[in-house]
Amino acid sequence: MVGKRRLAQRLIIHVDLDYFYAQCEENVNPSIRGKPVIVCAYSGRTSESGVVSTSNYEARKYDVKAGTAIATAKRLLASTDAIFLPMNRPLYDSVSGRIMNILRDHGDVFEQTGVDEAYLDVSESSKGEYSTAKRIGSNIKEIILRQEQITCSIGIAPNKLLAKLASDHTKPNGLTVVEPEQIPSFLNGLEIRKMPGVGKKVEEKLHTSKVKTNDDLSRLSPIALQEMFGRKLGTYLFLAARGEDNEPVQDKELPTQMSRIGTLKEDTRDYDIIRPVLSELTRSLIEKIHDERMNCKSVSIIVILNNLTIHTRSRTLESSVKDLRTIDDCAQQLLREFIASTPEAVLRRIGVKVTRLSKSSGQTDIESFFSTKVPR
Ligand code: DCP
Ligand code: CA
Ligand code: CA
Repeated sequence: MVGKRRLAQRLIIHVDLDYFYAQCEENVNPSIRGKPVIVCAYSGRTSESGVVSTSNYEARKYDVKAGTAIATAKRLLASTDAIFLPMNRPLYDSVSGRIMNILRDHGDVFEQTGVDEAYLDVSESSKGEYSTAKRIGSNIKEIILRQEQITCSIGIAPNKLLAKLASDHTKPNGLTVVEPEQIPSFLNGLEIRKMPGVGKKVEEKLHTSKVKTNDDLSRLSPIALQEMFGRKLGTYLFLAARGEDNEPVQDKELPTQMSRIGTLKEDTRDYDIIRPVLSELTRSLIEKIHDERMNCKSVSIIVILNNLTIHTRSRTLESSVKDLRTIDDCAQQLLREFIASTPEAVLRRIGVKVTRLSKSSGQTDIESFFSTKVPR
């Protein structure tokens, strides 16, 4: 009987990389290890304005964490030899990309939910056995540590909600398993703000109703919760308080193309007028590609003439890229060729499109390691 029930149950692993940006920085420069390391999102207004993006656990001992004002962090850490660093997104993206590729291979289904976290459905590969899922989890930790020198925290549970709470339970470098019979004791006393989906606003609203822990939450009726938060969030909170969640682990389908299109201020065939418009569209498109952590292998321009006919010109690149220079050069060349080959054409709108997209493998050229932003 027990065996049968176990086969039907889901087994989900949640992986969350420890103090991720700061850990990447420690690996690039091991001499900073052991010191408080603070990765800063500088706003650029003054040399100290901005907030902490993340910090390592040494810095957290001084209460310096994500969201702390940089000036405050400097004050709290004044007595230490703390290392303050600017964000280096290309570095974190490339480490993340390689780790996600490792994780993808370890689940029946894989879903990345952030730069440093993912869910794996291992129901089949573990045959519903927690001991097997735990071995898969340990194995993942070992491989990520060996290949990338990055520690992570892992949660294993019958659903995504509990797996996420479990990975958060023991950090850093933890591995927490919540089997079905452990759910009530695991949730017992859990602070309400730890519950995924409970942001500042929801927390405040619950606090005014004297709800501080998960136990308090589980005493509210579904009707009361729906009255407070609406049908969707109310129902979610009612089920979450009981550790119930049926969300499937889903491999999100990747977009196959991305484009940007704009209208020219005047109808024209003057390259010098069209060129900056196309460049700006390309720049915006590249930002999107970076955000999605994609590469593209083919670039097209879309041209809409004043007679409203639509024309496209495409070129395949030698390799998959995501850098502005290559893609912009290619688009500009296509534009020059189009104008030269169609003497009658007067352009009304211009667009740029990238296709043959792939997820960046994480291999990044040395230049992009040092440019944290797409140049304008
Ligand atoms: N991040 C950020 N700003 C925030 C929160 C996070 O820029 N307010 C970035 C930096 C983090 C990364 O996202 O390294 C992952 O966020 P996590 O919340 O998982 O935090 P960490 O990985 O830094 O620490 P932990 O060990 O607590 O997971
Ligand atoms: Ca993390
Ligand atoms: Ca995370």
